[in-house]
Amino acid sequence: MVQERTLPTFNAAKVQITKEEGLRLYEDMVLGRSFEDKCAEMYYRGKMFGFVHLYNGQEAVSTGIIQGAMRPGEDYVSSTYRDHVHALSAGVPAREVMAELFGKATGCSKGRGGSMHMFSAEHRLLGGYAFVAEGIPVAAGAAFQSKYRREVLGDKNADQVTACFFGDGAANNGQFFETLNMAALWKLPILFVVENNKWAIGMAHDRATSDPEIYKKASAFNMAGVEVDGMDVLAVRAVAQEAVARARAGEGPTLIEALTYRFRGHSLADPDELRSKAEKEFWFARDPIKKLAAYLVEHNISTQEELKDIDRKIQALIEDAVKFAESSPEPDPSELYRFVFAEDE
Ligand SMILES: Cc1ncc(C[n+]2csc(CCOP(=O)(O)OP(=O)(O)O)c2C)c(N)n1
Ligand SMILES: [Mg+2]
Repeated sequence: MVQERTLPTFNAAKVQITKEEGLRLYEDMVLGRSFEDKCAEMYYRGKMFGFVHLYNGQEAVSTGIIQGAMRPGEDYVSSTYRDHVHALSAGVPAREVMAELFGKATGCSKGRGGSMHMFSAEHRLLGGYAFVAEGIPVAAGAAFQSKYRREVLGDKNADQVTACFFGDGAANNGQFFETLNMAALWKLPILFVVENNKWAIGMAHDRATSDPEIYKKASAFNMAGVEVDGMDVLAVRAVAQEAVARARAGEGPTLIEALTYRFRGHSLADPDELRSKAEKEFWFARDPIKKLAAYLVEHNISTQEELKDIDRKIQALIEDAVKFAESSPEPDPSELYRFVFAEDE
């Protein structure tokens, strides 16, 4: 096993969190994990087709950024092909995400997108994107329009921030560098969130990049760059809150590198034979959901029973989402070309 990069330390003693918020973060992570486990089951039962990329292990990133520091449904989120959990954190109902995976007309992309193309204008989810790094310039466009509406058109309510999620592999793509340059130049209200899970399919990050510490690349653009333990939702929340405050104050973007790990193969078609047992065990021991649960109980913020109640509530919600997806209609073939272009309301 290659020596693991030291995870940045975080002083949890300084965290101030209400019971309500602690439980909300826990619930969002459990929702993400349970949803993905159910996807795996449904995929192997032949209910969904094509490539399906699960987010297990990385929940603290989506939850810490979107639920911990943003205004879900008002601020913008752009994702990748690993997008189900970003959609859930942004507030897209589990029913609509599951129905999209089943290719049903009730899905958030009307059954036209599937796993890699979650989209919801209502929830300001700018999309999942199948091409690596494709969402990065799109997110910059969303951030630009917020700034333009606020500063040029004088719309005081246009203070939205955009979170742009992508992987370590994407950070070697040209669109990353071009977009960071423009975002810093124009001081756009955006968080570039690299989910460094050490692998781009079977390519180890350390073998593919000149400097594995991605957050340092921000300094080339005179941009703030921070690394964070991406298995610790409270640490992610803390760096995200600072970055969001900077963005809303008009002080520009932040590059956040979250050190994390996917607990499953690249996609459900990947036998996951390349990563070593020792490496997997190192990261499994840092399960972000167990970590938050232990924190909440140890600090008397919640009881085990309350956490179990949430687990049960989420199980019921996932079962309901599957029933909804199963009983929903297929898109009508006569509507094959519908939604290719936007329609007037
Ligand atoms: C432009 C482009 N090149 C190659 C691919 C094939 N591909 C799909 S996922 C992937 C790995 C990307 O890894 P990373 O950005 O680290 O994200 P992760 O899957 O680890 O979340 C590659 C190379 C693609 N989808 N798009
Ligand atoms: Mg990766």
